[in-house]
Amino acid sequence: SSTDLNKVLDFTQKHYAAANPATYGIAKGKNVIVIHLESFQQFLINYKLNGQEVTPFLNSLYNGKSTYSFSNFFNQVGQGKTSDAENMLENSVYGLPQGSLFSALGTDNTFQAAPAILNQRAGYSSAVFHGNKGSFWNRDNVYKNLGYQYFFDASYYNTNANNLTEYGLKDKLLFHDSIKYLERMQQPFYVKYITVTNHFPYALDKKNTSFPAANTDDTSVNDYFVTAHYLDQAVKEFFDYLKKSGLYDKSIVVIYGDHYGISDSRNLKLASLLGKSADTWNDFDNMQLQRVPFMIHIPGLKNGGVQTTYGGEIDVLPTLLHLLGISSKRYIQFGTDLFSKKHDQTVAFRNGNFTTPNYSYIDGSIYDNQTGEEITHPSSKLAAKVKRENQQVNTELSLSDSLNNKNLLRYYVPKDFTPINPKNYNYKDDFG
Ligand code: GP9
Ligand code: MN
Repeated sequence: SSTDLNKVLDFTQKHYAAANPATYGIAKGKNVIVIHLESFQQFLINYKLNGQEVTPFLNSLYNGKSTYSFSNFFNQVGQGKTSDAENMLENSVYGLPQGSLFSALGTDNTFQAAPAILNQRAGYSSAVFHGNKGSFWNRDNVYKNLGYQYFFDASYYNTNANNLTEYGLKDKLLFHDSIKYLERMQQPFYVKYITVTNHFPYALDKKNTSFPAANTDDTSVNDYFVTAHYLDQAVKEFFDYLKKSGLYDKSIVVIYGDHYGISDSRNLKLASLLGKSADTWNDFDNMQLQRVPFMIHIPGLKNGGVQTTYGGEIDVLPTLLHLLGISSKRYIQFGTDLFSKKHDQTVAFRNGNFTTPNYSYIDGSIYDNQTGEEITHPSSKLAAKVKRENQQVNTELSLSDSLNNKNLLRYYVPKDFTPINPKNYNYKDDFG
C-alpha cells in the first residue's frame, strides 16, 4: 500500500548518504568486473598456514595501493547464502528472515537492480558467468528481473565430470572458458563471476591441489585452505588474462566474499589456527569471523589502501554507483556509500544482531570490540545508544521485509527509470 511504500521511502531518504566528492566518479565509464569469492572469509587474507600464504595473489591486491580494501566489512546473509549476497549487492535490499528471496520472490517481484541502473544511466551491457545450472536459486528467472542481458550458466561450458566440483564448473575453467563470451560483450560492461570450488566441504581432486591442508580433526576445516588457495590461483590467472587482453586498464574489479565458509559450530576446530583457545571461544569471536573481503581494485589508483570503515554487503551498490559517477539518491536502497562522510557504520545482521566500530550487540549482550569483553553493566548513555541502534536495525530489517513481501517497488518508479520487462531476456539463445 502507499503508506507501506512511504514508510520505506521515508527511511531510505533520511538514511541516504551523499557521495564523497573525492571518490565520486573516479571510475566513470570503466568496465565493472565483479568476482564473487564463494565462502571466502576475511581471516584468510594475509594468513599463513605453517608459514605459507594461503592466498598470495589476493593478498597482493589487498595490500596494494591500487585497491580500496575494507578490513571491517561483514557478510549479512540469511538462509539464502550466495543468493542473499547477490540480492544485497545488486539491490541494496536485505534477503528474507527465512529462506531465499531469489527462490521465494525472485520470479514475480519487481527489482531496480545494478544491471538495469547501469544500462539505463550509462549504457552498460551485463552478464553473469557461473558454472552451475541456471535454475539453482531460481537465478534464470531472477536475473531477468534484475535486467541481466546474458547469463552464461553451466550450459555454455564443457561440463564433463572431471571439470566439475559439487556446485559446478571448477573456477579456473570458469574464468578461462568464459573468455570467448566476455570478449564479445559490448563495453562498458558489468559482469559477475560466481565461483564455486571453495564451497563446503572443500573437496578438490589431487591434481588440482597444490597447498598442504591444515591438520585439525575436522577435514572440512583442513581442506578450506586448499580450495581457498586454488581460488586464489584462479583469480590470479584471470588477472593475467585481463592484463594480456588489454581489458585491465579499462576496468575496475570488485571482489567480495559472500559469507562464512566455516560455520560457527566448526569454529572451535578453527580457533587454534587463529591463535585462540576453543575453551574461551564465544559469540563475539563468531561474529568477528563474519568479516569477508571487500576490495575495489582500480588500475592506476595511487592512494587506495586498507579502509577501516565498518560496513557490509548492503552498502556495495550505492558505493559502486557513486564511484561510477551515478547518483543513487533516487533509488530505494538500505545501504550507504562506504566513502561518504554520512555513511552509517552500524552493520545489521539478518538476525537483528549488529556491530559498530566500538561495540557489538549479540543476542541481547553488548561486547566491547577492542577487548572482546561483554559489557555487563553498560553506562546509561551506552545502554540508551545501543537501544536506539537496536531499534533502527529492527526498523531497517522490517522495512526491507515489507518492501520484499509486499513487492512495493511495483508502485515506485525512480526518476528516468524504465521498469524491467523480464520477457525481453532469453538466456537460452546462442550468444546473439
Ligand atoms: C551454487 C552456489 C552455491 O550456484 O549458489 O553457493 P551457496 O548458495 O550454497 O552459498
Ligand atoms: Mn555462497
